[in-house]
Amino acid sequence: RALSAAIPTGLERGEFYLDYQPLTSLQDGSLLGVEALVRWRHPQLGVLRPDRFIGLAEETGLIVPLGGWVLAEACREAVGWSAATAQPPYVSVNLAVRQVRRPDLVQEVRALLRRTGLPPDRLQLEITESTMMSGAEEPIRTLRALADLGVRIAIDDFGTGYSNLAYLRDLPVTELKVAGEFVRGLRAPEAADERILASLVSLAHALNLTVTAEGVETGGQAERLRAIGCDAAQGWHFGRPAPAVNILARVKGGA
Ligand code: G
Ligand code: G
Ligand code: MN
Ligand code: NA
Repeated sequence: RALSAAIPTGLERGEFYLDYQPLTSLQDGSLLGVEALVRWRHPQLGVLRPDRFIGLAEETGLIVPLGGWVLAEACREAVGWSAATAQPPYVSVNLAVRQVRRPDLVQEVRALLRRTGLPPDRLQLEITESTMMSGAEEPIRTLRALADLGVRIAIDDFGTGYSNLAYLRDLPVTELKVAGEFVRGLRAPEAADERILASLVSLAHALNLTVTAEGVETGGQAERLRAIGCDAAQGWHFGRPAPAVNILARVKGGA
């Protein structure tokens, strides 16, 4: 039986859960936000990572109920972090192109913020370049409406798709998440990847956007990124995806 067919029952039975990965300031080491990453505790197959089922969910349209659950669960958990730290982290949620294409996404997010009481700037939505490049006017209108609610909009995996820089001009984007691919090349100073990253940071800052580098695995990479002026980092050097309580405990312990 196809794995995708088990997604609706998995949702009903509470088999999905979220891990969170820290988004850390390169300026002062503070926890700015966390990215929500969905996992499936499958009764026969064990814990499945999203690369096993997100693609299937997108193909079948099941990403709409699954992505809706992720959004609601992330907001529900994030509200509880307000008391935990003086500067509670925002929660960053990945959106698939099919979710952004739905006209009622804006209404769904608005209702969710109202129901949970999460301040809009504590929610970030991550979309990929291909979502922007899907041609239609609709995602653009949707993203404008979402930004009008006050939520943050990040471009995920920036630099690996077809970057049409016009959307940076025309859209209410607040952050670029630069793909780990460029960070991996940060070995020697003045390597091509370092010059690309430095240029992306200049471009982003000129447009009033912040930059988070993904896939930061070493202290050396973090130091190069800080020197370049990159705002924030995500990766194993700063923390692996983990339950929210673990990440918040570390913040409190280290504060
Ligand atoms: O958790 P992991 O590090 O394996 O994430 C793998 C990929 O799955 C990432 O590219 C991430 O963007 C994607 N992903 C994780 N959670 C979600 C989700 O809730 N919705 C969507 N659309 N993609 C997700
Ligand atoms: O949405 P996105 O594709 O950016 O999701 C992040 C993915 O990258 C997840 O699958 C996560 O487990 C993975 N990841 C996070 N940090 C690192 C890292 O430092 N190195 C590598 N190789 N992968 C990472
Ligand atoms: Mn992401
Ligand atoms: Na990414």
